[in-house]
Amino acid sequence: MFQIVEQPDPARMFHDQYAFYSSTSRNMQAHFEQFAGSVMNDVLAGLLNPFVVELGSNDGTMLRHFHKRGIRHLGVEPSQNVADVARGNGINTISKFFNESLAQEIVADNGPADAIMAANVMCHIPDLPGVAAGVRRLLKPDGVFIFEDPYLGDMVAKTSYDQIYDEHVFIFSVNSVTRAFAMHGLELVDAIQQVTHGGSMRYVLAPKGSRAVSSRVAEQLAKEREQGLDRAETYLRFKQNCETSRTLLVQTLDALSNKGKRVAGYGATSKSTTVINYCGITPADIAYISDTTPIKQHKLSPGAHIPVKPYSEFARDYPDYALLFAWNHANEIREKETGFIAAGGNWIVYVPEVKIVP
Ligand code: JHZ
Repeated sequence: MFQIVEQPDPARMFHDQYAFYSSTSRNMQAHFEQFAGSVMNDVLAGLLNPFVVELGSNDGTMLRHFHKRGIRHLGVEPSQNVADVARGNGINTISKFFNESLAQEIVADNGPADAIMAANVMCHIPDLPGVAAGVRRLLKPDGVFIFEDPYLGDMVAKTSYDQIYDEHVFIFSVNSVTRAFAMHGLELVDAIQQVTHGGSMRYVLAPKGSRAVSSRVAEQLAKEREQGLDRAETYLRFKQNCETSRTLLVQTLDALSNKGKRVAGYGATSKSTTVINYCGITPADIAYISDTTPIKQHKLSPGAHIPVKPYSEFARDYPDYALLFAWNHANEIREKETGFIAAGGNWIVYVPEVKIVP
């Protein structure tokens, strides 16, 4: 299991000022529509009055598709402000942390769930055994638990060390998920790679013996052994790759600064906090970070105190270079930013390697 050692109290991270809204990326909205569609077609089809639960349902970006179809649903979202957006759109949401006792309450009120979903949530919860026990309690004997998170194999292969930050307690692999959930009677029956968030894995779990196990599980486990995810030397090499990436990024920013170029950050992502602090980037290197999320604007980046400004600032007066902190949304952003390129702007990217691209 790849996990952070110092784990902040969840109540200090998920509260009424939570800064990330799932709906901020158009591609992610489309991804969650497909996710919801696959649950409806592959799991719920033919069931009488099914019931689905989403853990960490944020602003309801996924659940609204179930709501639209009149499917019984419940979101569990401890961050009040994002949950309020979902509730405002008619999506049933409770603002509590999920555990076994909440699972019991949900069953008492609604009956057990046919499907439990979580996207970019399971890796945020330090009490993995508590959540696994809750899932087991809430799920019907023939139900499925489907979750996806950034994938360890991608992080190691791409040196995307910025996936490591306070909220990401775990970076899962097929191997670690298989073992962690087996202790709670849940079997990994499928593992499907996703392109989202720079490379993710969707895990499908079911009560042991209730469903056929896809051949993909064994294939992914074999790939992980080949990649050396179960060997310490892989992580020593990962550490060296992180250090090389840092050196190259710092050199790139120094060279641009020496030439008097104006550089701005693009996307005040959680990931950027790791990059900025690990590389020692300061407001002298990056004048500001542009972000479309109102709650982030007019604040300072954690640690380095780089101002976060509304996107209008970026569009009003393009910088010479933009450091793409939201690199996982590169396709969507590059499609949108033709004006920046036409004005002579260039992107600085650092995953999978540091380079400047027009
Ligand atoms: P994005 C967050 O991580 C936090 P972050 C969390 N821990 C997690 O796991 C993932 O999400 C799922 C902005 N933006 O998706 C919006 C623009 O300004 O990379 C966001 O602030 N313009 C729950 O923060 C940020 O960038 C744009 O065109 O690393 C993107 O954040 C687009 C597309 C985004 O996740």
